[in-house]
Amino acid sequence: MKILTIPTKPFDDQRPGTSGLRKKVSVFKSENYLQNFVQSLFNALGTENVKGKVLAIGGDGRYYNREAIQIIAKMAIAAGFGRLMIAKGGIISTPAMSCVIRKYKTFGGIILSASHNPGGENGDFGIKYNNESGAPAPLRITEAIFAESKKITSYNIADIEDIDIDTTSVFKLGNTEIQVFDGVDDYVELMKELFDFEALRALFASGFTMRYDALHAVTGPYAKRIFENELGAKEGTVVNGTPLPDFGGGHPDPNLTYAKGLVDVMFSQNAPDFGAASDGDGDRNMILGNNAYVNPSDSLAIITANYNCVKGYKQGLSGVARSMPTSAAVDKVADKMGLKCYETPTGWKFFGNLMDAGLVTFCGEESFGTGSNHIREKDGIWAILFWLSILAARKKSVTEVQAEHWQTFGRNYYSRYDYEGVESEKAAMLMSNLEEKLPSLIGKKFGGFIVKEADNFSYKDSVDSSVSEKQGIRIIFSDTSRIIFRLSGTGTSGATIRIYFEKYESDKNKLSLNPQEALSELVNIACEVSDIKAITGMEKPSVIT
Ligand code: VG1
Ligand code: CO
Repeated sequence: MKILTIPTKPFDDQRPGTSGLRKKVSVFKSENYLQNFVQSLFNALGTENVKGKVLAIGGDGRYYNREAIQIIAKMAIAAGFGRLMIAKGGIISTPAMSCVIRKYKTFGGIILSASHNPGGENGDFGIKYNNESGAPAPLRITEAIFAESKKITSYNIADIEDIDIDTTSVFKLGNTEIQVFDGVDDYVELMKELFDFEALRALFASGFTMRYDALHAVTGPYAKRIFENELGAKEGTVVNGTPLPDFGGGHPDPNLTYAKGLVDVMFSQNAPDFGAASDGDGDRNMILGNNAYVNPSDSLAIITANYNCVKGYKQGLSGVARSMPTSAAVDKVADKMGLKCYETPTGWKFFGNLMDAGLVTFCGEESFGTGSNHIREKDGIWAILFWLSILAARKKSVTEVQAEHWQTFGRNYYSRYDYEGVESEKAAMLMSNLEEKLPSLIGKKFGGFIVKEADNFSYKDSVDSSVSEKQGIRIIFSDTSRIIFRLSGTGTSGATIRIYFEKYESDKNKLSLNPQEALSELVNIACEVSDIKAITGMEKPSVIT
């Protein structure tokens, strides 16, 4: 087999963000762009180190997935990997990839996805490396990739025909064994270990109804297999279940704005008992009931409080974690249960160390991400199975479970405002203006709210002591209400400013307000201190969740 060494020049924009490297498809398709990044990854991992190792490869099926897999596989062969595990058809969800890496103890895995970002020829593409624990590469590695990408001069690629990735099989190419495997099987097996499928079958057999919207993204095949085939939900429970390269033109983000089709059904007269959706790569989840919506921060808290409804966790929890902007609803539960609750920066990679060290069992983010130590990624279908298990065990509706939770723990009113497509300079200016102002805000009164603390969140990892600075501006009030500002690290054009609002309410008569009303004063304070309308020229956020 001939290995070609192709000369190349560095790009200067290959620093992985919150969740890998994300760019427009056109950027990824430009000459040597993907190749440079992949070679930089292999260089960062150590060219001697990767020889003979096992690498898993797959993606969420978006446009350019199949071409990218061919390029990466040929480069991995050239790099001397001993075995490549390639998901059949190139299709595997992010949680399933994390499961496969752990189960087969691979050296690592490459996931091709831009998650909830739109796909198609004019959409986004992405690449992410996960390490041997199945977690997204830590900053130490992503920074090393970035450093390599700035000095790359050539890359290596095997000069071979395209590999057949559509039939499960094992064969050899040069010194590398290629194993094309089914991306769904191992994941389904893992779910069977954690959840009582018998009990869930009984739930559906009793007439329980569900609608699952795969948004034409990767989870369709998983959902059909699990909900319809294994658990006996009636055919048609899974909608938009065929992964399409452009996600049917939609935005595969399971929230109230982008999963509107599902939301409309769930808030109609004939709504099923339960509704759920996942994102492009299957790691996010949205939980809905008959005319009910569970915000992701509450979902994490409710899952924690109901851990003993699921067989895989009956032995107890070691601790929980949430990202800093996520509401403190889970903190309340952890307090009561005597569990430690960790607060990390945004992005799943920060949970990995805590899980590897056995410090946490559940973790979650406000951005529709929930998961556990069964893998090292957030897991959409897992969260949905968890909710089904709660409903099956407690024989209550989503509305009832949620209302009882608030009665017990109080309610953390919560909302996130996204200002998308802001010019990068303006967004940076807003953040730096705000940061300068922080010391002067402390002690300041805004109506009934008094600022108690104001800082830019810095996190020290309790396992490896690494420090991550400037992870979001926090304005914390004396009643524990919070306003948080941060810039998105997953966008591909311009900047997205995210503002997060939280207010805790323990008065049992004030638990069913509209969150936007409950938070309106905080929204006004945020606009005042940040001057966001004047700086961005935007009257309103583009998305409210
Ligand atoms: C967003 C979310 C964050 C999540 C990340 C990756 O990041 O806010 O909570 O971990 O996406 O999710 P940012 O930097 O844009 O706020 V996914 O589903 O893309 O893997
Ligand atoms: Co995702």
